[in-house]
Amino acid sequence: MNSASPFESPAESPIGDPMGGADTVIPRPVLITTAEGCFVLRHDTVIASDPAFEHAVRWLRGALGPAMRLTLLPGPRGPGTIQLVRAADLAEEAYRLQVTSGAVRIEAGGPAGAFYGAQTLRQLLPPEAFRAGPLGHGPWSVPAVTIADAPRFAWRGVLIDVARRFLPKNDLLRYIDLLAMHKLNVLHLHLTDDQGWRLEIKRFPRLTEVGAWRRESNVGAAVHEKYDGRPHGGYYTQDDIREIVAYAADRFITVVPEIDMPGHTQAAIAAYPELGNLDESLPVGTSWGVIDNVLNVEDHTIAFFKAVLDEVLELFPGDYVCIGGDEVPKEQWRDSPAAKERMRELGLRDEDELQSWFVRQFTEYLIACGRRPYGWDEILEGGLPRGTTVASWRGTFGAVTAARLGHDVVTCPFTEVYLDFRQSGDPAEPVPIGSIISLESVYGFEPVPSELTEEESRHILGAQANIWTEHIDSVRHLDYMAFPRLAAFAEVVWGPRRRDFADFRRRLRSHERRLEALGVEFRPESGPRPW
Ligand code: TNX
Repeated sequence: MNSASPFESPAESPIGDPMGGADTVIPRPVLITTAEGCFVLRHDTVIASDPAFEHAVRWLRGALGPAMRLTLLPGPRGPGTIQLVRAADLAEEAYRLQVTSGAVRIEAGGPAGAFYGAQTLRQLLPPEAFRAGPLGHGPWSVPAVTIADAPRFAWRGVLIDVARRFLPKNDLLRYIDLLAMHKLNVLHLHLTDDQGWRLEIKRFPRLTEVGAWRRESNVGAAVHEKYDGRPHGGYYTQDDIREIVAYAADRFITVVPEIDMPGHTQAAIAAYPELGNLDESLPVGTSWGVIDNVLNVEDHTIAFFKAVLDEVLELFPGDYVCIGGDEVPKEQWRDSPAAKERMRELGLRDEDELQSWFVRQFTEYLIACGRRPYGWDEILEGGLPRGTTVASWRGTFGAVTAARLGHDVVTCPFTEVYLDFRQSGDPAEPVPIGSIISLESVYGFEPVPSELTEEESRHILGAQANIWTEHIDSVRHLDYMAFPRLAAFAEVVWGPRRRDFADFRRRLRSHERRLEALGVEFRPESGPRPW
């Protein structure tokens, strides 16, 4: 900060801009009009709020209070206050934000809208405000502005693969805050896979006693090939999950759990060999890719996973539960007398129909439990019960097929929004996996496939960016892969269809300062950052 001038008490010169400014918000608000002047936020500024918007108020107090030394106590509405007001003409997630020299006024349709208004307000402050502290005493200046804002899509999601690489609880909570900052509202947690089972299930303790830990193997293989050669493990207890779910809910984020079946299950089979097709015990998977070891189709296996889902449903109150369904090699079923018997009994022609039958056991179970099943686009093969939502990852084919059949869809094509893929062709990028998905191409992603009619496209709930972690071995690396592409993605799912990348880049300069202040180790636009 500048040294204090003898003529001007520092307490009287509001601290504003340096690299912030009214029109630097990400995701960009739908309508934004800047004006002259500013609101001065003082240490004793009060908040007058509709009682229904207590979440937003609590969050503002927590985010700004300690670092900026603001008390933000409740007080009567009047000049010089921050006001949160309900507006009957606005949708649940919509808000208007008006900053004048006299007041900050957030009008919102519901608690989520008020929360998003509060998030935008924070971004109007100088990027410094994103530090945990210590910051100056203020007063702080908020530039005058009029904003009207609402999301384009209801599903603004991110998948984090905590199965391949366990993300400790506190790191996950930090990510939830980062998602909230970008007005994202779904966290899809990929909790189980061949290489790890990360969710405590009381009825089957070996799932985490055995399935959460993998040993080193193939030591010596190059890190960017099939194996990483390192032991690894960790899992969330049920108390951890309750905390994560509540923390997310406080920030209007729904956690969608995924129990991937019947493929991507070697960790479960390692814990309970009777779930598999072979008469041998298997280790928790140590190689990446699609693995032949899938679940068997016997009654006890179906019952086992229904019992797993019972505990999942207790922990995750959201509507959607993902049952995976992706990448299921059928070789072991072809060789299995039990699978052949099942097919005979049900009159199924091939193993694809068997997979469809398997998936249906769980989609129907979830529907009977009052939930909405969600799965990767392979679950379309063989037909799906109504009320099932499809995650379309293999191009747009799944999205188009599902929408035409009347299923809701979340689009996440691997060619566009897989944030585990590298960000440029520069050899200095960390572990160069996948094709190049640049910031600009993420920004250009359109969630609604062009083949769909307007009527059909109502089934596109939104999109999600998927962060698989086979090759992301630390939180630093996760930050690097996620940001700033997730900021671009947030604008795709929040903002209007027509977007301007040059304008996004301009605002990104301020946003990078915000991320820096938060300690996010994003990839700079200028090129790879060596660690
Ligand atoms: C495909 S997308 C997978 C994941 C991998 C990912 C790597 C999907 C449903 N399955 O198991 O982690 O590719 O990019």
